[in-house]
This record gives sequence, C-alpha cells and structure tokens, in this order.
Amino acid sequence: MGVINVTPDSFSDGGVHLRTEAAVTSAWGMFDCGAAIVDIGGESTRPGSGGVTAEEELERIEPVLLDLSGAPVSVDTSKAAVARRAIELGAELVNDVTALRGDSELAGVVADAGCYLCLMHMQGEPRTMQVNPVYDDVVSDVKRFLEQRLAFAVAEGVREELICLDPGIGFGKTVAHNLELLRRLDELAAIGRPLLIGISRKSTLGKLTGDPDAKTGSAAASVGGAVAAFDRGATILRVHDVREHVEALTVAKAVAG
Ligand code: HH2
Repeated sequence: MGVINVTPDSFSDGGVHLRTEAAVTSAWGMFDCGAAIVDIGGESTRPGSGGVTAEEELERIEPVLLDLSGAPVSVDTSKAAVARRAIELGAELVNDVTALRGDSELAGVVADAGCYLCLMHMQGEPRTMQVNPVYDDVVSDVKRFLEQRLAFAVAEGVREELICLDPGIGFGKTVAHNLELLRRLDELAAIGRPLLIGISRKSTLGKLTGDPDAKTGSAAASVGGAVAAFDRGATILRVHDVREHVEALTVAKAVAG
C-alpha cells in the first residue's frame, strides 16, 4: 500500500503532494513500482496534529481521487462525509485510524457501500498521544481492543471478510511498545484477520538508528521494519518508498516460500 498525504503538514511527505498534479503523478509512479493500492489522505495524524474539517479534507483529496479514477485506492479518513464521497469516486477501502470511534456514521457508510475497512489501534488522540503512553501488556491490550472493534464493525453490518486490523505503530506508543508489537505480531495474527502495518518513515526508526530526537526514519530503516513485520505475519505494508519495499518484500516472500 503506497501512501499519498495531500496535506501541508504530514511528518513523512508534508507539502510534497499538496498540489493535485504532484499527488497524482506520485500515485501512478507507485502503481508502476508494484503498489497494489494507494492510500490517499487529506488530514495529518502525526503526533501533535489538531485535525481539519471534512470540507478541507475533501477539498484536498477530491481532485486527486477524480484523476485516479479506475485505479485501486483507499481513503485515509475518520469522517463519514469524506468516506462517502471517496467511495463514490472509487475508493475500495476505508482506512480509519480511530477504528470507527471518530464518527458514529462511518460504520453505516462502510457497511452500505460493502467496501473494505481497516481498523487501527490508537491510544489517546494525535494531539497528545505520545506524551506518556502506558499499557499493562501492550500486545494483550491492543489485541483486546482490535477484537472489540472488529466485533463492533461486524455488529454494525460490515462483513468480517472485508476487515483488516492494524496495531497502529507510533499511535500512542514508545519505541519499546512498537518493537514488542512487531516481535509478537503472531498473537495479533491469531485474531484471524489480515494485518496492516505502517512503520514507514516513522520516528521509532530514526530513534533506533541513533537519533533520540528523530521525527522520521529513513527508507532503508523502513524496509527493515517492513520485512520484519512481513516475516511475523503482516500482509499489507503501508509505505512511502514503494519500489524499495516491493523489491525487498519480493525477496523476503521468495525466501519464505
Ligand atoms: N499511519 C499514519 C497514517 N495513517 N493508517 C494505518 N492504517 N496505519 C498507520 O500506521 C498509519 C495510518 C501516519 O503516517 P503518514 O500518513 O505518513 O503521516 P501523517 O499522519 O502525518 O499524514
């Protein structure tokens, strides 16, 4: 899954894809490099971010979705109004970092459309989530949360076979929490749904490679994280540097047989 943030402030590609033409060109480039789907977002959820209105979000992503008509895209949003319009314009998957807790109408929109859904774990909210994340046991806590949100989505009419789950690397988690989640990913895979992992360019990688104040991580560090996640059961990797990831994952997959 390639990532295109049509935002001025994303930590990973903020500003780069704010113009429609730049976003669309990058997305086609990702498909050429082997992305199966491209995730289009109009709101940054980086640590410290405050949120935008549905109108602003739509203004950013609508022209991009129109130009990518017919291509496999997902929409990174927590808002029902944004998801509804994105689905009209062809989005096949709604990627909701709030796991249907942000907008009470979103579950119905996804259920009615019969599209795919990603439910992600986040402790707290983006503005404050990295202040002091605390868990009893991070893997058990995240697993329980994902099971509950999966049950909620199904009860709201979303078909279980259309749902994937994501532990939310970096969303209210320390470096140690992120590593523990990846190390024990098999426990989350046991829920029985495909796992999506987004570690690409995240600060945990920069911290692990020597900068305690890092806000991002390199492409090489991202690939290392993605391959480790794949080896432990991740099936969808959300990444910014598609060519590098496709090449590395092709080799990892061949080795796994
Ligand atoms: N990470 C980000 C955004 N959306 N969705 C899922 N399912 N999983 C993730 O790990 C995830 C996500 C944050 O990364 P990015 O989109 O690069 O930055 P920003 O939120 O600043 O736009």
